[in-house]
Order: sequence, then structure tokens, then C-alpha cells
Amino acid sequence: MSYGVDEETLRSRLFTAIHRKQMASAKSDILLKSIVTISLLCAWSEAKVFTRCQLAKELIRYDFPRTFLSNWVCLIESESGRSTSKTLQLPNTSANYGIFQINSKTWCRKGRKGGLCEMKCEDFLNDDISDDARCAKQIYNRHGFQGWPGWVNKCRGRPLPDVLKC
Ligand SMILES: [Ca+2]
Repeated sequence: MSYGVDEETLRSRLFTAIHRKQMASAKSDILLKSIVTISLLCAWSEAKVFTRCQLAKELIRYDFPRTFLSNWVCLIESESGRSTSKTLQLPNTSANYGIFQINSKTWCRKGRKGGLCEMKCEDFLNDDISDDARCAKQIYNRHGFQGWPGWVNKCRGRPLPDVLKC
């Protein structure tokens, strides 16, 4: 029986067709993986976990007085573990944001500027802590370190981290 093409040609066409299909699916697989990787990198570049000394230097940069530096570092370590991306949903439907765990009930608003700091809470989750520092100082001016349960529970009257060598 003859179809005008010999068996060898048919086999080679079939092989080429299968090979092309495999290549196409491999390409789309690579594309998908690249998209996922890029999105993850974008998310990571926004969030940051400071080392203890990086944090101390950052606080000095934003004019936190050296006298209380170890109190601030202790406060941040106990509130957020020095992670800018930390959020904590509270039972009263408010939430705490970022490295200083600033609360959305009083100090900022979800999704828009507001609260006593006139800030959008989500802006406390990126790696630029200059705005967080400004708001934290306002909280401190009103309540002192007692404004943070993390400081009251884990820092008050306890040995504090030594950051003067940083
Ligand atoms: Ca910020």
C-alpha cells in the first residue's frame, strides 16, 4: 500500500511533530518558572530582616538617641524579630504592622493614609523604615516605651542587647 510517502518519511515527520510539541511545553514551563521567580524576587526586595547591628545603625541614621538605642533594639526584636514584613491580626479587628508593629486602630489606616501618623499601614511593611521611625517616635512621645507590650514583657528591667560596639 502506498500513500505517496514512504514509512521512513512518515516516521520522521511524526518524530519532528512530537519533538516540537515537547519543546513548546518546555518553553512555556521555563516562562512560567521565570514569572514565579521574578514575582518572588520583587516580594523579597520589599521586605527585610535586619541584623541586630544593621538595625542599630539604621536607628542612629534616623536620629534615635544612643542612650536608648538598646531599648529600641530590644523593643523591635521582641515585637517583630527585626522583620519589616511582619503583620499581626488582633482580636479587635485591628492589626499591627512592620518592624515596630504599629497598630491600625490608632496610628495608621489600612489601604489609605490616616490615623495619628497620617500613614497607610501597608507602608510600614517595606524595607525603608524612615516613615516607620517617624511614627514610632510619635507613639513614644505619647506613651513612652510602655506603648509596646513587647518592650513591657521582654525588655523592661531586663538585660538589654549590647549594640554600642556595632
Ligand atoms: Ca516604611
